Amino acid sequence: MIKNLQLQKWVEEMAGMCHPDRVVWLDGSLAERQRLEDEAVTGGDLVRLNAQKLPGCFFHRSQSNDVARTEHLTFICTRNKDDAGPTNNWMSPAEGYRRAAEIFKDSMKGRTMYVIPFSMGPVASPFSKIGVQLTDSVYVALNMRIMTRVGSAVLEKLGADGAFTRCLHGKAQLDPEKRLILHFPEDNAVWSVGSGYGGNALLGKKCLSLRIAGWLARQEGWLAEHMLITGIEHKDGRIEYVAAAFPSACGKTNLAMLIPPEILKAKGVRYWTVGDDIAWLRVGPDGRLWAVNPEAGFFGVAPGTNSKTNQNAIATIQRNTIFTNVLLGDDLTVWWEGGDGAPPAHGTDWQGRPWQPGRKDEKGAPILGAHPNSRFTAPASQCPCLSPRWEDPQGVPISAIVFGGRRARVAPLVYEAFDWAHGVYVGATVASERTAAQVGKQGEVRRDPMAMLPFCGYHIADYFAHWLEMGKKIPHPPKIFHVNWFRTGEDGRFLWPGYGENARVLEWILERCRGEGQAKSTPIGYVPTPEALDLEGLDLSASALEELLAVRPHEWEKEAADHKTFFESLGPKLPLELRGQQEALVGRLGGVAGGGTCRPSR
Ligand code: OXD
Ligand code: MN
Repeated sequence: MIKNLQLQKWVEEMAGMCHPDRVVWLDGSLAERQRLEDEAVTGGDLVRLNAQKLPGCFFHRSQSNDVARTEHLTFICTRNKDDAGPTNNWMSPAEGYRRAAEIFKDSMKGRTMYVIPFSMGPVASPFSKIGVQLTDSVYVALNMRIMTRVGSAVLEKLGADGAFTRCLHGKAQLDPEKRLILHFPEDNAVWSVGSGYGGNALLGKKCLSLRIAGWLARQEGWLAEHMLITGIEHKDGRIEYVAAAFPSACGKTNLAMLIPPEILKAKGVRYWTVGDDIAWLRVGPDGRLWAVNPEAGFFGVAPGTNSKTNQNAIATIQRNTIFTNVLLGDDLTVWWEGGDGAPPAHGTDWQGRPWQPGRKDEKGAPILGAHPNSRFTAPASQCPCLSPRWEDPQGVPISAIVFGGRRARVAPLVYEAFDWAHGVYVGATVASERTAAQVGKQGEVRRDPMAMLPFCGYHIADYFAHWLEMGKKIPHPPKIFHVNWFRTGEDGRFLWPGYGENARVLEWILERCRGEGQAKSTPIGYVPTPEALDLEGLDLSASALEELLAVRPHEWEKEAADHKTFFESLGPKLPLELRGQQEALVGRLGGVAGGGTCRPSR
């Protein structure tokens, strides 16, 4: 018996449009999970994996033209075009509903419509948001059960008149020509049709928790961000929390679950994961910024994940995990490039073709077993380093906000913003090389403000203004930093080892938050002095360190000019304060003697 009449009515209306053969409400129970899994296996959506080696795990292969988020088919549908801003695709709500309805119409004939009541954030948290997703994909239903809190408790909380985000999803014909991912923030609704890929189809994730929540956050005075949250413990048992934003596929999951190098472990350093992708941040009664992870699982990139790069993720995905577009071994195990162990002698690649190691295409390029954006979906509760506070209804207090991008040049390993407003400028000008998580040319550098370019559900200049405004509302704001693990030397190789060694950089960041840690003031911010980083036991040459920390005025002059061009592309709404920050940077660069390198003092 559904108490919420609005919900009941909406489900009936949507079923009237899509015409499923049956409508099934999810209750979140274990019995239901088994039923859905059996259904998915029988219908060919999932393959049950080797029960001895990967208990409770499944394999899914999506269509080869449906393997990443499709930003060009993602729209913000607001009455006023300017509310979506220059970085979003826009469509009027009337056109959006009309075009999508044409595709949805009768698209669920012969199929089941699953009704999934879900909570983003712990059901008991006052900050959580409720959504209801309708979908004709059993794969999506099973993923939603991992990524969100699903079922009867959510309906209970919703009660007779609670608000919820209306999330309608349908595979339709999985035709890229008939694919639309539409957000209606004024109606608190998302309609996604024609794709089964996670970021397009698991509507609690990017669509609700970033694009719709961002809109709500601006109205309600909080921040919805593309950030991991991790707690760092020291010998005295104190845990300090960091929220960090990186563009997709830049290692957020690895950083969230980091295992420090032995030398730091011996000093008592330990990481506790709160979340790996999304943070909702509010000002707490103590005047600090507090963060909640709205998700309940990890939707991580598989390639490159192995026991060395992320032992905790590997431990997390040994059971109850759905693998998508990886290589399927003949013994019903999975493998991916950059994974553990040798590839199987024979298997089926992500496109369903027979595969064996060493296969090459007609141009001589290796044929990959797993798609570069192949994924695992795993319950957060299985993560060995999961923070005991990950479901704390109030969240955790944030000491530092870290922005990062994938930059071969220019950006040093780490620097600290002078203050909140400068930190907003640093975040607003983040740039990164494109990765496999989004369709498009890989390697190309693009500005990705706060790593939110594809996820900001309103005018990005208004978003910057909101960040600046938030700074005034946080009596004890976190410090803001920028990191770049990806700087390369002349030979094109990474200068910094990355992964667990990144803990050394986080140590400096936390020292700075405590008012300790040596730094030099440079035109771009505070950069550590070489001896300020704890590099004990690390094989890093003095010249590599010098290069990692170098701030070259001539490179930064070009960078600052690029910032200006980027800001100009955003139109007249850009906050004056950010223009002022850009000019101040140019001024500081002008103050550095002609074209040299601004190095931290020794
Ligand atoms: C993700 C992404 O899937 O950012 O998290 O693309
Ligand atoms: Mn992400």
